Amino acid sequence: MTSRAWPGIIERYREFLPVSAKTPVVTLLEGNTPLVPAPRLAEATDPSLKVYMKCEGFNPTGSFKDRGMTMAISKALEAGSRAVICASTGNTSASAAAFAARAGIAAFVMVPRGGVALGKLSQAAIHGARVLMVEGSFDQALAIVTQIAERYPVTLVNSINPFRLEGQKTGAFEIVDQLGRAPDYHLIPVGNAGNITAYWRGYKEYHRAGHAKELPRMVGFQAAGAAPIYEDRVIPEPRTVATAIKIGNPANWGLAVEAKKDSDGWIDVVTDEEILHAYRLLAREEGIFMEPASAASVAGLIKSVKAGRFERGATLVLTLTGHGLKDPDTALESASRPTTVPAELGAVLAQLGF
Ligand code: AN7
Repeated sequence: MTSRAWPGIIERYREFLPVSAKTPVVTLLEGNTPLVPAPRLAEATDPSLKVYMKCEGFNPTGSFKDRGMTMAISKALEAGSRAVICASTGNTSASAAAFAARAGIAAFVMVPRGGVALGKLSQAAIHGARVLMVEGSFDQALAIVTQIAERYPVTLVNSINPFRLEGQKTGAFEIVDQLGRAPDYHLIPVGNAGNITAYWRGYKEYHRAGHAKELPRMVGFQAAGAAPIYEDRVIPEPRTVATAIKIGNPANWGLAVEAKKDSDGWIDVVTDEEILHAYRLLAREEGIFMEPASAASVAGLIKSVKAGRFERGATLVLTLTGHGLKDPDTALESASRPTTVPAELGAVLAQLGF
């Protein structure tokens, strides 16, 4: 009897992945995330649209990075590596730390000081990674860890590592499996530009294998203060409330531009104000709590609908990349604060307006 339990993305999509019977699979049973309909987002923008959210925050460490990390860590172990290293705006480091712990190897992570959400930092720490806070940007940290991985016996697990994108492309496979087709448009936040590249690859491979008749147009959104691809120049000091995508010189820049061109899509910017508005809308109207970077997809939906970019009745999937609990500070700053009351019925009733 075959088990019906979800086996993780490597076992589920083995035929599409560069693994063999010898690869030691390190998994936290990542993937199989829900594709949730978003009727309120459609109502608030264009009710004729069919909008779905791929909720990647529901992965084991709370972000899409787990899809790439199960591959990167399994392949590192297969190659005999005993340590991994990455630079991160937070989610990659949380995922690397968890999968390295699972594999029983060391993790070294470098994050920009003051630029990482609290939840992500706490994850890297509790999983036992050696965490260095660099007095500089993510881009500077990435340059440093890349040099270290070239010279020392430690495997780089940023998305320059080709196995990361191989794992992440399974997000597209799942969407086709869940929807029964590829969407007309796929909306996604863009930081280091790995995920947009991976999804496009996934859609193309599934299409070629006959699982989908359609190919979506890939639509990426960068934060307005951190938009190197949109502006076509390196941003030396990127700024945005969405710290996950506060990146000025993306590693997969060229590949993301290719994905956009091949798919006849586009890459646009959304302001911090638009991101925070979308962040609250998503939480209050759809009951889905994702981090600010993920809300860039929703902000992008609103902006693109206003600009008349989608035809009536189109099917859209938005990747919501990371869980809202990653960044509790921004949540509290973006909502009304709790009110302190005495432990008396009258005082409570007065506050509630009964
Ligand atoms: C929630 O963790 O780059 O364009 O170091 O955490 O594939 O980089 C995170 C990126 C979007 C952008 N949403 O994806 C890191 C890191 C969330 C993220 C992105 C990230 P890419």
